[in-house]
Amino acid sequence: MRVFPRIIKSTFKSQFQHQNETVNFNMKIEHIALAIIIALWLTSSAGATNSIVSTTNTTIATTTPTPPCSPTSVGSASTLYTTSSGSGTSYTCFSYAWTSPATGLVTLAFEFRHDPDHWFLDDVSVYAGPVQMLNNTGFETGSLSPWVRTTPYGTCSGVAGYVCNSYSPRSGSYHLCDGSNGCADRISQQFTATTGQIYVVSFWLKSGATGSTISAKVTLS
Ligand SMILES: [Ca+2]
Repeated sequence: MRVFPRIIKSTFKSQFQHQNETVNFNMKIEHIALAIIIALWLTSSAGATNSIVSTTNTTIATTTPTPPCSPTSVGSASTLYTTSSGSGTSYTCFSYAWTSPATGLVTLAFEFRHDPDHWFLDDVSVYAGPVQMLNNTGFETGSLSPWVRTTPYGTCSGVAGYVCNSYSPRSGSYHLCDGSNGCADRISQQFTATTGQIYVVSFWLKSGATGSTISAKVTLS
C-alpha cells in the first residue's frame, strides 16, 4: 500500500523537475531573446548616432566692385583708349567693359610717349565679376613686377617707365612714371581670360604737362 504513494510522489517529482527545467529553459530563451533585443537596440542607437552628419553651410559673400567711373562698352575691340595729347594734368579715370573673344592669355598694355614730361598711371584693375585678374594694381610693391616693360618701337630716350614714389601718386605711395621720349615704351601684364566673359577694366591716367608729341595707347588683346 505504501508503494503507490511513492510512485505518485516520484511521478510528481519527475514532472515537477521536468516542468522546472522547462521553465528554466523558457527563462533562458527569454533572457537570450532580451539580450538580442537590447544588443540590436544598442546597435541601432549607435548607428543612428553615427548617421547624424553635421553639415555647415558656409556663405561666401562675393561683391562685384563698382568701377571708379562708368565703363564704356567696347565689345571685343582690342584698343580701349588712344590719345595724342595729354589726358589732363590731374588724375583722370577711364573704364571699359571688354568681352573676351577667346580663352587664353590676354595682355593689357599701356604704350606711353611723353616728350615734354611724364605719363603717370595708377590703380589699374581688371575685374571678372568680383575677381581681380591683376596683381600689383596700384604699384604699391614699389617695383614693376608682374608688370613688364618692353620696347616694341626700339630704344627710346627720356625716362623709361618705372615705379616711382614722387609726382603725387593717386593712391598709396607709388605709381607708374613714364617719360619715354622719341618713341613709346610698353608696360603690360597678362591674365587668363575666358571666351564671352566680360572684364571691367579701369585705370587712372595723368599727364605731367601739356605739349607736343604726347601719346598713349591702351590695348587688351
Ligand atoms: Ca598707387
